[in-house]
Amino acid sequence: MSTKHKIILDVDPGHDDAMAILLAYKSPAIDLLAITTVAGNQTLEKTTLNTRRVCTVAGITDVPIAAGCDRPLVRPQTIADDIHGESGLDGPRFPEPTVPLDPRHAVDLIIELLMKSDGDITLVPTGPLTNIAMAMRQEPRIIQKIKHISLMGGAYGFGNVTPSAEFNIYADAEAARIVFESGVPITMVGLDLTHQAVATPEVVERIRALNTPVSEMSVALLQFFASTYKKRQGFDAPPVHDPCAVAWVIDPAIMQTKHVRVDIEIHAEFSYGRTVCDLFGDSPRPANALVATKLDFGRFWGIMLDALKQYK
Ligand code: PIR
Ligand code: CA
Repeated sequence: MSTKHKIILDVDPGHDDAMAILLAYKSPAIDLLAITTVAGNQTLEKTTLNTRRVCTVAGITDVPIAAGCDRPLVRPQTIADDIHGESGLDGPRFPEPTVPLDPRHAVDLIIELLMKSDGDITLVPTGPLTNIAMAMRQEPRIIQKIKHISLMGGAYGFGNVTPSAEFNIYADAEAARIVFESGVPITMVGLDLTHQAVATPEVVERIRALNTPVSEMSVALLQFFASTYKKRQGFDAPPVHDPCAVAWVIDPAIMQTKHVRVDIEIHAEFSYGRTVCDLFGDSPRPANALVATKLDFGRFWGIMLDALKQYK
């Protein structure tokens, strides 16, 4: 008997967050319990509106959407409008969103779902870790209840906001530290992995050929993402980060990982927000994360396309 993986998706859409939502909702291996939003790529107001926009186009009407924290725990807010635009989701033209916002705070909803669960829920954060850290502080008993956290964030190589740091960790490194020190098993799907998940012109054409409202929205998202990634980082095709964290839950064999110690730097002058990954076993501290290294590109886009095909 194969039961679906129950997940809560915590997002800051964000072009790749939008693709993560589309993958999670239609993957046959996943039971999407809730979508929670956080300030990150843009303000909370914008990331929440964007989530409702995507869900409206995709017909996702049976999953609660709850808004969470509107700023980092300690550090000042930073956004990624250079990559995701003024709206946080520039590119497509969206109709007025019709799916409602759940009245609960995301942190309360995360706690509620975990506390009434049998310990079988995986959290999939694809933005800054503010909501997850807040939930752990507000109700520490959830820590035992979380089955796993598969997150997009960090890098053992170069960062993308500073030479040392990846955006999601940098945007709230104190929150990331709480999460990485919580003892919950973590899969860290960082830039080292997600930079392999590029939406090549061939991939975009396969999506376009589906010829549905969702494929049209996806192509517009990927085209905008391609243009800013070209401008800002010189990429020939944009890396679609966030669905990779969902893909690990669907099929862990889709990527290679190393079980190592990861510590979050919060005191540094030049490396604030760095995920310090002990790939060579130098640290006496116990391993706390599976760090993703190598992606099976063909299988990744295979499961993405399979999910996108389900939208009519
Ligand atoms: C992507 C992001 C932020 C900044 C840049 N330059 C690129 C967003 C993506 O949504 C993803 O979750 C993560 N943060 C990648 O750093
Ligand atoms: Ca994101």
